[in-house]
Formats: sequence, C-alpha cells, structure tokens
Amino acid sequence: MGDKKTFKRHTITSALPYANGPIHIGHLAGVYVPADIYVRYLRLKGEEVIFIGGSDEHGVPITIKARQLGVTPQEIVDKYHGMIKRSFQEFGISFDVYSRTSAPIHHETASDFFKTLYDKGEFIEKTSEHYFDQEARQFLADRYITGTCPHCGYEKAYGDQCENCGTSLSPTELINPKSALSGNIPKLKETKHWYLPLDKYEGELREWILEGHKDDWKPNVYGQCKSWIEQGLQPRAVTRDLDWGVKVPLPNTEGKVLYVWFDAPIGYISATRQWAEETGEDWEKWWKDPQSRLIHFIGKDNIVFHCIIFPSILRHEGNYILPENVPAFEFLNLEGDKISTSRNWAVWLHEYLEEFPGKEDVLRYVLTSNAPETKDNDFTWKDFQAKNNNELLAIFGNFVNRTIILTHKYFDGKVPGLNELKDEDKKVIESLKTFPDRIGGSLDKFKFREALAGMMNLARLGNKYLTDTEPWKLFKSDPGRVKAILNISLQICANLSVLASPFLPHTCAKLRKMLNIGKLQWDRAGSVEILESGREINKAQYLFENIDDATIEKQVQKLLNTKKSNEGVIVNPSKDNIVFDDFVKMDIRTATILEAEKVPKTKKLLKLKVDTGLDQRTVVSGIAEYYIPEDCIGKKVCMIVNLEARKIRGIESQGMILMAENQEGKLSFVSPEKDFPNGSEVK
Ligand code: B3M
Ligand code: ZN
Repeated sequence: MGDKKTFKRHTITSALPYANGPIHIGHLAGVYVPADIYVRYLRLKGEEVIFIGGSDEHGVPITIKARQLGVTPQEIVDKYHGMIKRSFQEFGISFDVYSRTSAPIHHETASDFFKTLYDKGEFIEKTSEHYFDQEARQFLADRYITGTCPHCGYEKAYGDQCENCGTSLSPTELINPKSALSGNIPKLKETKHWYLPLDKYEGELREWILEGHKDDWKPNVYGQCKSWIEQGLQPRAVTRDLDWGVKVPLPNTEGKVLYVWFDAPIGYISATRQWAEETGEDWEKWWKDPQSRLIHFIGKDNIVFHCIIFPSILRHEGNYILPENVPAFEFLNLEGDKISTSRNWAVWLHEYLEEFPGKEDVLRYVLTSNAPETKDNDFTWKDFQAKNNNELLAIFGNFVNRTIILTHKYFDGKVPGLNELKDEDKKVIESLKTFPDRIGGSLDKFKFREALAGMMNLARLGNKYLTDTEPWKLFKSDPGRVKAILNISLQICANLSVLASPFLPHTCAKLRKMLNIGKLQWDRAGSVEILESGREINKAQYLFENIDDATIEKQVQKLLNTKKSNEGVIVNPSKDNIVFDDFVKMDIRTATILEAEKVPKTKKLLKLKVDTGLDQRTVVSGIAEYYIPEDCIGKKVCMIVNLEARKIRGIESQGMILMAENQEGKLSFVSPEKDFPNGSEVK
C-alpha cells in the first residue's frame, strides 16, 4: 500500500547505537549492513536519498557504564562516539551524516518538539509514586531498576523493557523490583512527570498500521504492533528524574530530563538539520514533504518505539510525515550463543577491521547471506570461512580473474568484438537481462538474502559459461569464437560491477578499476553493451583471498577463551600491601633442576637437586601430584634462595621453588621465558 504511492525522495534512517560500547556483528547484520545496501541501491537507481545515522548518547545505558568505570557520561560518549563513527567509516557504511544526540542542535530540536506538544496540550501532567533508591538518593527509571517480567517471568527485565519477550514495561509492573544501583528494594516516592496519552491515539494507530500497512510491513513488525495495540495502549511517561539528557524545557523542572526514547528518534531530524547546515541544503523537505518516503532500519527490540511512540510524536507535532516502512530484523547469534556486550560474546567491528584488513566485503557478504531477516540466525567462523572460500573466491573471484587474464592473453588486454552468436551465448544474454529487475525486486521488498543470492547467481552464470565454453581450448582453431565468449564474459563482469556494488562496494571499486570503467547506474545493467570493443582493460588483481584454517582457529580460540573466563574462574582476592623493602628482602634466582626423585611414603613430595648458579642444593617440593620426576629434570625455574632452611620428612630443604596455583589447586612451574644463566636475579 504505502509503497505503491510514488515518492520524490527517500529519507532512510538507521537506529542510533548507544555510545556505551563498540559496534559488533549483531548491530551490523540487523541494521547497518541492510540499510547501507538499500541506500546504495537507491543511489544507483538515481533516486534522491539521505542516509542518516548517529550515536544515541543519553539514557541509562550510558550513565550506568560511566558509573561502572568511575568516569563522567560525557567521557563515555566521547570515547565511543568517536570509535563507532570511525569504524563505520572504515567499514564503508555510507552515511550522509553521522551525528550525535549530545550535539546542541539536537538538544534544541528535541526541546522544541516537547514544547510544541506541551503547548498543544497533548501531554498528561501527573504526580504519582515512582520507585526511589534511598541509598543512592535517586529515582529509578528504566535500566536503573530490574525485576521479574510480569509477562514471561524473565528475572532480569528492565524497568522499561523485558529483553526476553520484548514487551515494553513500566517499573511498577515489575515483580520483585530491585535497584540496579544498590541492589536494595526501592521505596515509592511522589514525583511529577509528563505522559504521552497513547491510549487516546489507539484509533489512529489502528487505522494507520493495522489497516494501512497490513500488506507492506514485514509480518514480524506488523505482528508486534498488532499485539501491542490489542493489549491496550497506556499513557507513557516522556520525562525522567535524571541529570543526564535533554533538560525538560519548562520552569521549575530541575533534575528532570526527557526520556531517552523521546529524544533519540528526534535525533534523526537533528542529524538532518546538522547535515543541511553543513551542506547548505534544505532539511525540511526530508521530513515534512508528503512526497518523501521515510524508512527506519532497526532491530526487533526497537519496534514499539519506531512504530507506535515516535510516529505518535511526529503526528501530534503536526508538521511531519510518518514512516512508510520499518524493516526490523531479528537477532544474530554468535556460535550458537546470544551476542552480549557485557559477556564480551561478540565479534567487534574495530577488531575485525584490524585483524582482517581489506576484507570488509567478506563480512558484509557473510552477514547478508545469513541476515536474521525473518528469524534469529547464527554466525560461525567456519561458515565465514566457507562462504569466503567456496563462494566469493571460488565463484565470483575465479570468474573475474579468468576473464581478465584470458583477455590479456589472447587480445592484449583489449575488449574483443562480439560477432556471431551461438545458442549458448544467446541464452546467457537472455538470462543476463533478467538480473537487474530480479535483484532490485528483492531489495524493494527488503529481502536482502534473496537479493544477494541473485547477485551470486549472476557470478555463477558467468563462471559456468566460461567453464562450459572452454575458450582456452578454442583459441588456436577458432579465435573468432573466443572473441564472443570473452566479450560476453567481460560484459558479465561489468554487470557485476554494478549489481554487486550495494553488497560488495570495495570489491566493485576494484573491479571497475580492472575494467577501466567509472561508476554506472543500475539501469545500465542487464545488457552486453557496457564495454565497447577495443577498450583497454587493466591487469588482473585478486578480489578475494583464501582464508586458511589457522586464521579461523585463532578466532575460534579467542571466543573459547572468552567463554572460559566467563565461566567464572574466581581469583583469590589480593593480599595486604607490602612495602618495597619487604619485596627486595627476597632473593629470587633462576635455577635448573638437575635431579628429582619421590620422597618415599609421601604422595606429594619430590626431592630435587637444583643448580642455583650460586651452588647446588637440595629442595623438597610439594609437586609430586602434578609433575613426575622425569619431567622435572632439566626444567628452568625460579627459586627463593635465601629462605631459611627447614627439615621436611627428615630432609633439609634449602629454599623454595616458585609455583603458580590455579583455582583447582593445580601447580605449574614459573619459568623464565628466556634461557638465562642460573643465578640470574628475579626482581
Ligand atoms: N539506542 C537502542 C538500541 O541500540 C537505541 C536505538 C535508538 S534509535 C532512535 O537498541
Ligand atoms: Zn518478558
């Protein structure tokens, strides 16, 4: 429905990530990669588009992080905003603007929205009881309070939302509420807030979503909206008792700010205003002209805010358009487990960029082919490797590489002419014609996996054509035939440079360089008339590289280490401080174990003969459960040599060998990393 209207331009937003941590593959797969593909596709079609992003810098996730680290919220958002912005840029998310909600222009825009709605009498002003932490002397909004979800029984639901079942909550609905600050059971205390009367908007929401977007919104989005509306909407507070955020623009409201979900989506508008100031463009047409098509790319946990709350704010402000579509994705898991920032269970974008330089497109490809479009999906490193080696490299890369190399070999790097066509050529040409519409049609419906598969099928078509026609066997006997085959193959490469570029922008830039062509529009694709004969092309360059087992193993190992450390190796607390003089009293030396034997009738003791560099001496050590005598002989160790001698089982032990002990009580020698002579001092 909405999508059948014709529009002049597209306003595309992608959820503003909280600036409380770096970006991981879950964010990319669920929001930024599909949004970027879509925007690049629209641009190639010559559409007027703006692509808006920015950091969400308010709200409790930020202040909680700042508190944990003992720094100010501003320090947190400065750090992560910079980091997020940089890694998006390196990765190739092609925002027209990437702004932030701590920017003055955003505070002004959000305040103005609030004032307009206030002046129109939209809000309900209400004094009522809210949870208060007496120890922290603070009202507990949103994530400052946790408890059991009344809908699904999840015990770690937040005061604003249950992340398990997605329901939006208010703190008083939580069962067994607890302060996230002190762990105390909070008390109720009176305070005044402003509420958006969603209950009053039910009729218009029903008409707009349930009747108006039944056919064009994704079933998961439509279904969530329907269930909220049918559960009965409640007035929703749009202010909070906090000191971090956009101040409530009314007199006598010290210590009150706008609710983060009131101000954050307005951030899309502030970002557009910032862009307009910087470029001298007009911002209003993108948000107020009914011929602008507003699309929000978000994750599934943001549906209620983008489909119900923000549109209500826009509608009742009075001058704004509403979203035409809200393509929300489900979640991406990692190696079978939910991605989690706090458990460090993630593949972080900034680390990927460092560890896989030049492989941005591989990650884009894998995340798109596994995109959690209709259900949660899983990322595994094995699959990442397989998709790179068996698809990108073996099909796409191989086809392009063979075509370019053969053109140089037989035709001096010049595009040969297309002469007589055989049936097999005509078939390929006919099939080629269908690709732009097929891939484009999938993208128009936000079916990214299907679109990507279509793109890969084109590479497959080319690869198979080359393999079937075997031009390398024909050149001697029938060079004219080879001209046709390579012309068509080169035209397929040129088609790929257009049709693959929303998905693989870095690769297509390289491919265009090889083919010696500039950026082409989408509607140039589908034909074998892109490269005129005689055009000189450049030498072949690899588009993809094999990814070996060792590289993948390293990543898997990294995750296993995370898992182990999450499984809670509890470390003993540190002992009381000592002064430096206490430390230097110990004479610790490197030494070598020369002989080792069990102390008879004991389980734990070994009698060792040790070369300390000063002398050779005997030490009794309680390591027999972890080392057999043979394994000790020749070991380099560290040893305290000035520990008073003591008798153990009748043997005088002259010193002590340093051992590390883990949680299970297992022992390990502490050995010098380099082969230093015995008697070297350890300091
Ligand atoms: N910062 C929530 C999130 O990252 C949020 C999105 C805001 S979009 C206006 O899930
Ligand atoms: Zn729940």
